Amino acid sequence: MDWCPACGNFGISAAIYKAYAELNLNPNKTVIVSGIGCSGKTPHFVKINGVHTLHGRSIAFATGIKVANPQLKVIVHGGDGDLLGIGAGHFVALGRRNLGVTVIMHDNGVYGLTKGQASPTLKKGLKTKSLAEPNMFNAVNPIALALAAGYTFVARGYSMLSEHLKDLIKAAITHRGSAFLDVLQPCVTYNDIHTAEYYRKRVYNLSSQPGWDPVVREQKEEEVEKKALQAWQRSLEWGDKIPIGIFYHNPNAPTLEDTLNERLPSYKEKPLPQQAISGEDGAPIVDQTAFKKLFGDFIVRVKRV
Ligand SMILES: Cc1ncc(C[n+]2csc(CCOP(=O)(O)OP(=O)(O)O)c2C)c(N)n1
Ligand SMILES: [Mg+2]
Repeated sequence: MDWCPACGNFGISAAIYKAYAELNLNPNKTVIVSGIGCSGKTPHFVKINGVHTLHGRSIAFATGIKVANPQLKVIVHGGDGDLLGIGAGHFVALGRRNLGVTVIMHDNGVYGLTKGQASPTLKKGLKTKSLAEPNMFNAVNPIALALAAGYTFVARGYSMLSEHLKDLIKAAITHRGSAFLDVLQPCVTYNDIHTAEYYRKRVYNLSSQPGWDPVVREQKEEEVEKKALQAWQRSLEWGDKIPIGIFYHNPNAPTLEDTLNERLPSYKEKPLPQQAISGEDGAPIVDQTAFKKLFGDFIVRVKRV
């Protein structure tokens, strides 16, 4: 085991074991994708197909897997450095696509594996015990970034509240579009500010707030805007009180899979990896019509003069 005793990753693992078991996920139809970091070790500890990829590229791998085979459940486990530092472009692209991939971010405020440098979620001016000087950069607000990028499920959990986290993981995985779950996680070795004690005093559950309703029921623009705006307002709260729970959930927005299926009706039922690529004589089969329907947007027509 590569994690320090009392690492928040143990609480996250406990929650994912329960969530995956309760959802009765078929391990052969599920893929966990991770980047590099302490969090990147997660697929090694779960008996499900896993790919431990490159730092910052977990979402790019996951996108390729899901587009190629929409019948798979695809779940990313990444660090806050991995997803919001080097991988921030992919993070935004997944939200724009509304593709059915779940992103679970292990948010410890530091680059744990490389010995505690400030991650993109550590606030400016904070000095963890691993930093020689206070952090020079402003932090990014992961919930607000996910909302702005277009994720249709946006939530936050806490690694020590494993039962609540399990329910959020289940909700994220059963959501049809791009789902983002920010998981607050103490790093006992390098982050002496965001400790279990720190979070215990501050976290509160959004669902315990009278009238809190994050779900978009109709696809009307005003409702989408209203729910996104209230989620964004709550996401600014980070002080004596830190909200956890579901910030925003739009279950019926069209997904990229829906769009691809409109263009090519066999897309969901007979995904590309299940189709023959060559005939009995070994000659390649290229279905020009299907190819053009799926990838026509990438064909650039140049007008010759
Ligand atoms: C392209 C590339 N750049 C940098 C690194 C070095 N590196 C490995 S892990 C890591 C940061 C890990 O932090 P985070 O993603 O927050 O994960 P944690 O360890 O905190 O779970 C870095 C910078 C690398 N492996 N590859
Ligand atoms: Mg980290």
